[in-house]
Amino acid sequence: MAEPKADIALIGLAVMGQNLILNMNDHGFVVCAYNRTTEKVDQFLANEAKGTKVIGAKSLQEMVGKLKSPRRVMMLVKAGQAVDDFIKQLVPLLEKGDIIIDGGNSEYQDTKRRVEELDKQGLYFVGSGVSGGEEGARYGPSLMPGGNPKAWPHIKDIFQLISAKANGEPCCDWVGEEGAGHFVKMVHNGIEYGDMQLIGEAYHLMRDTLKLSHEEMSKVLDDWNKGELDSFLIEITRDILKYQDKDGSYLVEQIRDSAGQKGTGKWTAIAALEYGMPVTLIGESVFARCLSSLKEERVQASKVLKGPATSEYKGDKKEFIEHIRKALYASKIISYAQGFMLMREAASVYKWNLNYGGIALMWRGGCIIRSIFLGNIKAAFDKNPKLSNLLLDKFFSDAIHNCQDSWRTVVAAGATLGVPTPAFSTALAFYDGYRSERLPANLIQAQRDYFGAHTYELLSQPGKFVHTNWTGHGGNVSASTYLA
Ligand code: 2AM
Repeated sequence: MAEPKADIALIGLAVMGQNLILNMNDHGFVVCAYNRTTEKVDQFLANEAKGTKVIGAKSLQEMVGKLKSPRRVMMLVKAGQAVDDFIKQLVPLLEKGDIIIDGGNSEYQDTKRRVEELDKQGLYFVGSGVSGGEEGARYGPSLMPGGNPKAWPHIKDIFQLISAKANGEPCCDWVGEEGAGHFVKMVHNGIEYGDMQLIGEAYHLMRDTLKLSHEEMSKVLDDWNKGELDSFLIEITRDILKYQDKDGSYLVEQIRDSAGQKGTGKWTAIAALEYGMPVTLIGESVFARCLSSLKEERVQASKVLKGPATSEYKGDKKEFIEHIRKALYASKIISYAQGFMLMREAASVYKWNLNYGGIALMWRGGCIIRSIFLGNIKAAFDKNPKLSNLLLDKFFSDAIHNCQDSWRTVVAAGATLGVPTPAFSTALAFYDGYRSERLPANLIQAQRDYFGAHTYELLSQPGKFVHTNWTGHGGNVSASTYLA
């Protein structure tokens, strides 16, 4: 048999897989391509991979035989059963110390299970977030690998070479153990939902309260893209807003206002509920998409349910545009702070050693949420790696203080004019809650104790739970003594 010559194998020849292979090839690696439907291997070699060093295999056995040791096998296949099926077929073909990488959109709990199961057999499993779409995969994605740390020294070079770069640094580093890579990717996607919703609300306000034209809105976003909000999503929105159809009409207004979703935003919200973290902005963004998709119900309701007499903002337009920009910026800070709170909590539950500055750098380039802003987050964690909350970093608290009057003006105007701003509003409510020394939860505790004898703590005696017989005719027994 010929000497094995491939540095890595890649299973799954959909666009993402093909582009990652070509990216690896550009960086000098020999890749062996495989796909369940093996005709795709031939097609790929004869077309997209023509003239490259990419080789192909028609069976997993042949593929493994072509790999240098320790063997590195990366999968980019549909999340779920397909990943487990391939693992099952690969295990008997591999040897101790070989590595399997899943670059699909797998759930982090599945990745955790796979890391544990394969470790028992001496195989190192990695679950890596891959972000940046087709273009990213081809020319530099954001990569978020996590799983068995023993794999990292063997894949570090390939991963960091093919990843996007931000100021010369790779947007890829080891995230952490178990499902940490896929967890961080999931939070990334949740944050993406939030960023998109925030931009959507800014557009809604500019269109419906300021009555700006599409050219004007596009120009506003172009201006925003030169400052603190400089980001991929602002940039593409600028171009979307001014995109005209062949007949000269603006395409965006012809698109049905019912947002789709594939689930990663929802997973983030579910994780937030599971770990008890108030990741309200992502949650609200998921619900905003749900509400948007009730299009027919909304059309019916719009004929019945009345709002204020006018939705037109009567004040200074230029000033209000600046208020909106600041509301967006402050809300975005809250969203990222919440996302990092969720990662911190999951890290504490699973005992992952997450590198928060590294995560900000991984998202700094290559992915959908890439922005200047992530450079500021990286800087905050560089300054203080133990930073407990992003909002407590001086750069961000100063930024919020500078934006908050505008932010309050926008939320109030939205409420008065009847234009919904769910993400701006929930971010502000979170901010005011988070900075409150006292919240009305004392009353909730009293109510719980009143009707259910659930007990409460006194401010003067934290940790000691007591019950009061509020009515004089209830018992003195607290719920904890008779409720399991
Ligand atoms: P296919 O070309 O044979 O359909 C994205 O869909 C990638 O995942 C494709 O490479 C596809 O292979 C692969 N894929 C999807 N479901 C699969 C399954 N159940 N088993 C193996 N590969 C699968």
